[in-house]
Amino acid sequence: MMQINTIQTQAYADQKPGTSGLRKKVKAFQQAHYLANFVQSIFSSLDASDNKTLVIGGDGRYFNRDAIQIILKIAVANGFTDFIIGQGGLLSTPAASHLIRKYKTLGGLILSASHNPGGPDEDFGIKYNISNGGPAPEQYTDAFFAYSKTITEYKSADLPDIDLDNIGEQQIENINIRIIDPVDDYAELMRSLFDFNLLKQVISSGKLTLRFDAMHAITGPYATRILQDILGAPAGSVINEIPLEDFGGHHPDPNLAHAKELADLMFTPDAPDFAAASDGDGDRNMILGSNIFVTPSDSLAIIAANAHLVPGYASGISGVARSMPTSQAVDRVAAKMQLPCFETPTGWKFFGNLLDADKITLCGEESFGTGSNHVREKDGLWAVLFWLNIIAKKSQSVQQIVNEHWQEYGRDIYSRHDYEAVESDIANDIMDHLRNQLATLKAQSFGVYTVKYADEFSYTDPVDHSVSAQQGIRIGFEDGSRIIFRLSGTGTVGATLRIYVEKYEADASKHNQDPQNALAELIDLAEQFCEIKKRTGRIEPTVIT
Ligand code: G16
Repeated sequence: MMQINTIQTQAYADQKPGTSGLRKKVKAFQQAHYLANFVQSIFSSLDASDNKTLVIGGDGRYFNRDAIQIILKIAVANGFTDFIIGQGGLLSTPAASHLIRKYKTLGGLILSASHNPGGPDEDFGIKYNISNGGPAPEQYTDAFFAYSKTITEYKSADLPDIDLDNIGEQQIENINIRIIDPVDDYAELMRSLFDFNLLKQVISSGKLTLRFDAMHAITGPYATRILQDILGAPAGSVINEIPLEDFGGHHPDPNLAHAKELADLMFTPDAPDFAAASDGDGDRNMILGSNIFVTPSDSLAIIAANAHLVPGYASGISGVARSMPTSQAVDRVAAKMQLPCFETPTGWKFFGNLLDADKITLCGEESFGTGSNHVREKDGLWAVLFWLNIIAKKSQSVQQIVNEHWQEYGRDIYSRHDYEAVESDIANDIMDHLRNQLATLKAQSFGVYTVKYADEFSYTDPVDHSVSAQQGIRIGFEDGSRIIFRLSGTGTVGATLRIYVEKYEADASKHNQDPQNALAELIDLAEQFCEIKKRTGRIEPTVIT
């Protein structure tokens, strides 16, 4: 019989999961028993179940392998007997979600800090996904946190370190560990949704050229297999394809700031027809065409408007959802298609109930996340394949597709300004300062903008009726423009203030404006309301997307 040890520990006060699990510096996770405390808090908070199977995998960042060995010992000591683990400890977040669903496991542990940098001095993260494949909802994460604050001991089995690199099954007493190819099941799922024959035809013949930047993160093996090996894109179409523990020293964050080389390439004569990038754990995506960057909000709207062209969605979609700060572009598509459209707080977990209840088929966020009911996470490569399928089917360029969409629906000009690593006290004061203005803002005019509503977003889940309050401050204007302020729930240093600005433009002759110019007045107004520059002395945002 395998020995189970009870290990004394001391609680940490800071294990509150954020927007997507617990994210901290690696050094924090390396403190004595820090990871073990959190893992035990998860297992101790789950309802008893006969299902003893877990999926485990991560984005391959520094500490991924060590963490898996620690987790396995604690999981076994807590009664889990069956494990499905990606080879090398690797699984993209959407692939992990798929495996949980496909093999009907109790849930899974995903190790990632997403788009945050990796390495001994950078970030690590862990989150628990439930049996629907989605991130644990708030009632779970609240319970994990509550347990972690009073934990005094955890259990750990005398299990030897497991070989994570060889595919196959390992049996140790009654424990069964399956090391699987991380890509196989996911590639099969993608084949079931998209027209791979058509894609292969246009991609392998060179009719549709592409570049995918895996940013030295988890999508390297997935994109290489699907785009190059299966669909025939020439070698070199997938770049930075080897996952590295430190992502080559970069932020694996697919946006105009961190995937700059790719973005720059798309505005040169050498640009391929299509380009995309994904993040550390493979759930985010950035879409570019020759001479155009597609905002994530527009991408969601265009995907919804063209879903009938894609085999997996051709029979119709039940509804759409977007996070509150995402632009209202998809709302216009839903209105035209007479589909329900939901507005949720930031965090993919809020889409889970809507997807499970089939109230929506497609959903997305401004933070470079798009997905559907095929898994319960956003899915970077899925979005890439969706776009490729639309392009192949319409035989149009990305730019044509976007321009025609704007002509039909108008353009929601959009930008997000992030101020990162702001001192927490200053950030909290800014939010209080904003809150204090809400009551008096209504009906006030600022230049051409008159405030229609000013409030703090609160969400009541239409399925389980749970309420999530304080989900961002919204100032909406009579012409449909909006300014939104939120503190990020995924940063690991100080606080990040996000300012989201959008404005609707119906006039097609004004569609090709630079968003920073088109939104300049609203951006100035945002400063007037929140005083971030004044209060921090900063002169510009850290990142503009
Ligand atoms: C996570 C969540 C997303 C959220 C994003 C940004 O993404 O899953 O739903 O939009 O964080 O959140 P925040 O604005 O609070 O930083 P990821 O890709 O980091 O897992």
